[in-house]
Amino acid sequence: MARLQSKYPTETEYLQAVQEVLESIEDEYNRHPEFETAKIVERLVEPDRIFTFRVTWVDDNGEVQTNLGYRVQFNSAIGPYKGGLRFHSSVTPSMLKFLGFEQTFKNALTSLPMGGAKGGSDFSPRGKSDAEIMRFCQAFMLELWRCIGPDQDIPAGDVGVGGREIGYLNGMYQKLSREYHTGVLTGKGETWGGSVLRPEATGFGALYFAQHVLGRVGQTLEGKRICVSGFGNVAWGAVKKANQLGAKVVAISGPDGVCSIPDGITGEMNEYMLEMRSSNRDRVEDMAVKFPDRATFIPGKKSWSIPCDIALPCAFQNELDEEDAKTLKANGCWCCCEVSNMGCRPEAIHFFQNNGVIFAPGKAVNAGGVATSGLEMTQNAAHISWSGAEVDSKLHWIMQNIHEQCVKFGLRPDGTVDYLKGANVAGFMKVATAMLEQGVI
Ligand code: 2IT
Repeated sequence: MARLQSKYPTETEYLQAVQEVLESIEDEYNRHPEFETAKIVERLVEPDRIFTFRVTWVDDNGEVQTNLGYRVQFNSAIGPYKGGLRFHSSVTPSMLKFLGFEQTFKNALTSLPMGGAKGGSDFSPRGKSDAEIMRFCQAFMLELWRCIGPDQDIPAGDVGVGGREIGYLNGMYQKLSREYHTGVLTGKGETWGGSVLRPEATGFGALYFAQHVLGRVGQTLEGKRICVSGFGNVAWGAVKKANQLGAKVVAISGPDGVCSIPDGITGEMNEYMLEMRSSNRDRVEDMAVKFPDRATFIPGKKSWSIPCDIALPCAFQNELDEEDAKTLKANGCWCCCEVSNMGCRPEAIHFFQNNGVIFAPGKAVNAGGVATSGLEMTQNAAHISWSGAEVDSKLHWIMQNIHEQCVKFGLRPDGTVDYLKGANVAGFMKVATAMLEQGVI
């Protein structure tokens, strides 16, 4: 860590992600001198390669705009590079390195053959027109297409990249490459190679994981109050499944504040989240404007200020800090399943773990998204499409299996589970073993 800190002093998110994993795996690592001999950790913390490129496009006013684009191909030990693209004003190489690093272990946990990657741009979709989004996606793909391929690197969505953007990206990829297969992006539309349930999969998988976490302590989701953060694709899927399982979602949030929904979000409100997303306004207040009888907007506050049983961060890294953790606990929250990547600050995780709040990390909880991308790749490669029931049952099995891996490697002497350690050790062991067996390359 000291070496990485002096080498990359400004890359705070990346250092945070690496530190978390190294702390978790220390005991297990020390039981494997062969890992030390092969310098597995030293190799694993550095991405295989990073592509950086300029993306120039013309906005609706005819003005030329320039952004930066990236693809971080982190690790291919267990399969081709796989991971999302993030379009957000705050995107930096550090952010994409942390996400690619996390993705490597997450993908290993899914049990599917996928390596880790992440990419994106500092382009902000906020306030952009649909035509601007399209032109940006096309300009971005003008560079990216040389770096990707169905057996090399298969991008998907992340924050700021959903079905609409994947459509524009895929259209341009085909135009440039003159390859008309369906295998280079996941999260595609259902009529052109997309898997049924991929849009729902991250949120659905998170709730299936939460069911197992609760089941282990003799609880169910029925009647539980849940605070969700964000209102994007992940939050949408989580809310939908929470409602189906009889829980009550009492908060959603955005960069502008939180909507308190004391009687629980309805199906109609849940679907309105899709319109809020595609409007590019990036404001959760719109929910309270549309449904004033059910939702109250509180500016500047987070979801963690609303009393609940279960917290589901579904927005952005470091969105839940130690103060938030204390507020949640004081208001009765006893379980936090992180759905965003690295949604909780390390101090918040320590507070949860030292104060009897069950905590499960994003790389386990949200792995249903990329796992269903893996299922989409399988369907594309075989030129078939599975039914919703088939995909859902595979997703169920994958989430149960991830939960079992966490229990196996994270069981404490008192019978409780350290899900953070369990997920990190299980993911690390797979990647490290794959690297060891394939030699020094
Ligand atoms: O963080 C993630 O796992 C994603 N954004 C999904 C990646 C994917 O390839 O489906």
